Amino acid sequence: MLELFHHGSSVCAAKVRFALEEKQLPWQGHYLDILAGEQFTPEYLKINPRAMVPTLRHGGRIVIESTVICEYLEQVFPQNPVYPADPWTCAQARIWTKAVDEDLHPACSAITYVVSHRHAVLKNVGKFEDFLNAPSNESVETRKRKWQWIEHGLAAPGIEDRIKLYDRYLHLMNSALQNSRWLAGSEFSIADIALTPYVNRLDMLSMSAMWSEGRLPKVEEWFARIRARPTFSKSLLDWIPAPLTRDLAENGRKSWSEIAKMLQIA
Ligand SMILES: N[C@@H](CCC(=O)N[C@@H](CS)C(=O)NCC(=O)O)C(=O)O
Repeated sequence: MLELFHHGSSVCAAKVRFALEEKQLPWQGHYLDILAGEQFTPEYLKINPRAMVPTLRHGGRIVIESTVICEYLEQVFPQNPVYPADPWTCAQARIWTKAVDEDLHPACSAITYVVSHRHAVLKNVGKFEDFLNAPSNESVETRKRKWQWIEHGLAAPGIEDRIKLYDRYLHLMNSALQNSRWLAGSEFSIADIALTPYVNRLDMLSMSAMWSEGRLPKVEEWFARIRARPTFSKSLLDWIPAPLTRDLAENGRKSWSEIAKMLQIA
């Protein structure tokens, strides 16, 4: 039995759900509301001391880290492969998953916070001391930086760089897709699975103008192909609570003109 501890708003969990569905592996979910702090219960900390989702439990054994979980699934269940068989093509796919883990994920946290989550934190937590003292898996330094995101939104230090980094990755995707239908060659692969939650997050934040209307046509076509897959909705959209979907869309819409200015999108 494959069990996944996950949450609707988590891009990393969405990546693993997408891989599970593409590999047609049956799984059982344990839904943790990470926005309500359910990742900090003593029971969950025993299986994932980092207090993060996703976590996979397979036959009583634990695997953490979304990319590592996908690699594990591929090795244990080689049917319906999502990693390219050709070693060089597989290396290209892994460059994408590495970029997601190292660059895009931190950029995604930042944009999601400054555009949307900050409003909920300001309403529910209110002040820095309470934010700092709330259960967290982050260092004091990281908490302080996050509080700047919460307090100052798009004007917080370093935010513009992170948004530009996100945009750079969309451009890199557009270049890669000039020569092939999918990110790592002619076959759909883990590279597409890994990038999808991050493009979808921008879409949910009402920011598809970052690639649409001719700006990055290959990304637009790619995302349309991704959305047409029968696995897309049930992995990416159906798990997201309706109020969160609404907050992301509305808050994103309000921030768009400022982001468009940063990216010089007319
Ligand atoms: N590198 C980890 C990152 C996991 C991660 O950042 N998870 C977020 C959701 S996408 C989380 O659980 N956050 C909970 C929190 O910040 O308290 C992975 O790829 O699994």
